[in-house]
Amino acid sequence: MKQYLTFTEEVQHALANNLPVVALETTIISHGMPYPQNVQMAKEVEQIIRDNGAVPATIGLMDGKIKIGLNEAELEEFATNKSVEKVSRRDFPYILTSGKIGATTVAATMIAAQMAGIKIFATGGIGGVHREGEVTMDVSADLTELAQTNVAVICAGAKSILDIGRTLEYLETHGVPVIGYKCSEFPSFYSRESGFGVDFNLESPEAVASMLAAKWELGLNGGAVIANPVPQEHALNFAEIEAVILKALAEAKENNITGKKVTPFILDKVKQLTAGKSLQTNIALVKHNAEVAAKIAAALASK
Ligand code: PSU
Ligand code: MN
Repeated sequence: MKQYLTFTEEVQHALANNLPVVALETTIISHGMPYPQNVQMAKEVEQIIRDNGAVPATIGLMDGKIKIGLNEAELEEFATNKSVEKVSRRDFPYILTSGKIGATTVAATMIAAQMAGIKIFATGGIGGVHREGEVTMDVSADLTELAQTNVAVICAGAKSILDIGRTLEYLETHGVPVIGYKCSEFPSFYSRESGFGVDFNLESPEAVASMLAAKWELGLNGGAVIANPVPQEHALNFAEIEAVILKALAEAKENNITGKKVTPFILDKVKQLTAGKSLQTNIALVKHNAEVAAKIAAALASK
C-alpha cells in the first residue's frame, strides 16, 4: 500500500518523530468554496494548525499518488483546476490508475489518514443521510467510513441540507460516538443549534484525547465525530438558513441531481442564495475546527 503514498518533508518528519499531525481534506477546497477564498482558507488553516502545536497534512490524489501533505503549487491546483474529481472510497483505484486529480471527501481523507498513521482530521461538516434518504437511499459514504476507520473528525456538525436526525441514528447504529466539544446540542454547521443532542459532552482537548485513546485501545474500530460549534460571532440564524436550504433542495429535485453531484449542487445553491455571508461563516468554522483539532492531536501525541 505504501507505494501509493507520498509525503511532504514536514509531514514525514512529524510522523517519524511521533509529533501531532492533523489531516485536512481537499474537497472543501475544490468543490466547497470559490477561488481565491478556497486557497487562502487552505493556507490559513494550515498555519493555524502549526500555531497550535501540530503539523497539517492536506490530502489529495495526484499523478497516481495519495499525497499526504501538499505544497503551495499543489494547493493552488486543487483550488483552480476545474477537472478535479470528488473522491470517496469507491473512486481511489480509478483516480490513481488514470492519473487524474482527485479531491478527498471526509470518507477518502479518513482512509488516506489511516494509511498514513494520522488519527485526527479537521474539516467543515460531514456528509450524512439526505432528506428523503429513506426513499432515495442517498446516504453519504462518510458515515460508513466513520463506522470502520480509526480517525476522529473535528467538524461543525452536519449541514441541515441533510436529515440530521437520521444521520445521528445511523451513527448510533454503527457505534460512532458523537461528542459535543464544549456543547450539548449537535451543531448544524452555520448555526450552533439543530434541535438534536450529542451523545457525550467533553470540555477539553485532553478529555477528547483520553476518550479516543480508550476507544482504540479497546479495539473498537471506527471513527468519532467531534462536533465543535461555529463561534457565536460568526453563527447564522437557524430559521433563515432553513428557508434557503428548502429552496436549494427544491432546485436539486427539479434538476434531477443524483449521486455525488447532490452535495456540491446544494452547497453551491446555498452559497448563491446567502451571497457572501455563508462563505464567511464557513471559513470561520473551519479555522476554529483546525485550532481544536491541533490541540486534540497534541494531547493525543503526549499520551
Ligand atoms: N458538507 C459540507 N461541506 C462540504 C462537504 C459536506 O458542509 O464541503 C463535502 C465533504 O467533502 C463531504 C462530502 O465529505 O461533501 C460529502 O459528499 P457526499 O454527500 O456526496 O458523500
Ligand atoms: Mn450521496
